[in-house]
Amino acid sequence: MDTKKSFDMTRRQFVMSSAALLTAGALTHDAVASQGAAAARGPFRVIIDTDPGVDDALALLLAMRSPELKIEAITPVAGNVPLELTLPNALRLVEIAGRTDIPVAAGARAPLLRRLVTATYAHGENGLGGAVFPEPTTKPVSESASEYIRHIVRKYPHEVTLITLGPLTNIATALNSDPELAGMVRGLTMMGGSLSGGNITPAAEFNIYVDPEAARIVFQSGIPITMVGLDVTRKTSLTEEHVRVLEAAQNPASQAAAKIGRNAINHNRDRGFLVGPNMHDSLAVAAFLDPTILKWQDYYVDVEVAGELTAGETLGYSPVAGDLKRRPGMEKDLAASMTIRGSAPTLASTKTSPVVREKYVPNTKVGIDVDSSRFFELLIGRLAGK
Ligand SMILES: [Ca+2]
Repeated sequence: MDTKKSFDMTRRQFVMSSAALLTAGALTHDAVASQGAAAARGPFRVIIDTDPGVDDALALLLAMRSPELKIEAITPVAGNVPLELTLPNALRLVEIAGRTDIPVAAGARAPLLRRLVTATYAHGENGLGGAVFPEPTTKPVSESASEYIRHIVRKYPHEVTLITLGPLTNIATALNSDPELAGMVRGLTMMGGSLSGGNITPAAEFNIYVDPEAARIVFQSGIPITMVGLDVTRKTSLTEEHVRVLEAAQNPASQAAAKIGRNAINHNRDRGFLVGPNMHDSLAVAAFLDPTILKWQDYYVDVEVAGELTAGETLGYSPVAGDLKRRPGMEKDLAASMTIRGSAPTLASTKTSPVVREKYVPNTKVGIDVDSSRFFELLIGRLAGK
């Protein structure tokens, strides 16, 4: 698949799904003009892959209360807590939101090649920050998550966007099972990665750290990717005030979100953090609903899978960012000649640094800044709304 072509497609899709101006500098005048024609938005077919998870819970409730989304499936995966908990948590949330019409398909119990590392330190032993809800009575569908993802994408080619809120094991498994599948996916919006340091190690963000091999398969798949990483999700701290608004609203989703949010705030405080828990996953859903909440920049992103200290790090290459930045007008020439290079050769191996890509071709739109107050207006407004 031609990655350049597919990435251009992403840009158009972005514009089509956006109600107002994107702030990214890369947007062309034609693209901006075409937005007016895209006033009728959605519904967009999405599959939400998730490991609930405190912030997953609020993200799922937000998604299930957003009329722009036609949620074709929710596919839990092992991550924050094991699948034995992420699956029932997903079913609980579907029931709380009154959306048992949405199929839930059980996903992978473990990463592709590694032992599972969980994050109960952040999400509590039950994955919902210790907030307790009744056992779900709804059952998952008989197909596995990867089978179901394949089934839905093939049923609606070029229509389905994958919104991923956990490790990418289910998605990579689906892509591995069907070489044509990546070319049939409309796009993938992920919470994951970081171009500015990690949260589980100094290098790696948790979702990518848990299954870096799966993440690499996804980044190299040719699917147009939108990355909502720690660079922006660090700026989405839930506050007491947000929780009070949720508590005051009298709908089941809002009440559940308030209960989970309050437990998570208390848990964070007990652990000595100065700020509330970040709403990482909700920001990814919000970024799909309204891309204008964030600023975007095009990068070639790859994943470190070999590093002893850095496995799961996401590396972003751009001719217009960081130390590679050139004066305006030169970016285009530079992009054409920019090779993506691996580490320097060892004495025992090749004589030159391995070239990962001959020239710079972006594969990911990375969120580089966020309007946090607009994000919380959307999140809290939708959860608290009637
Ligand atoms: Ca998650």
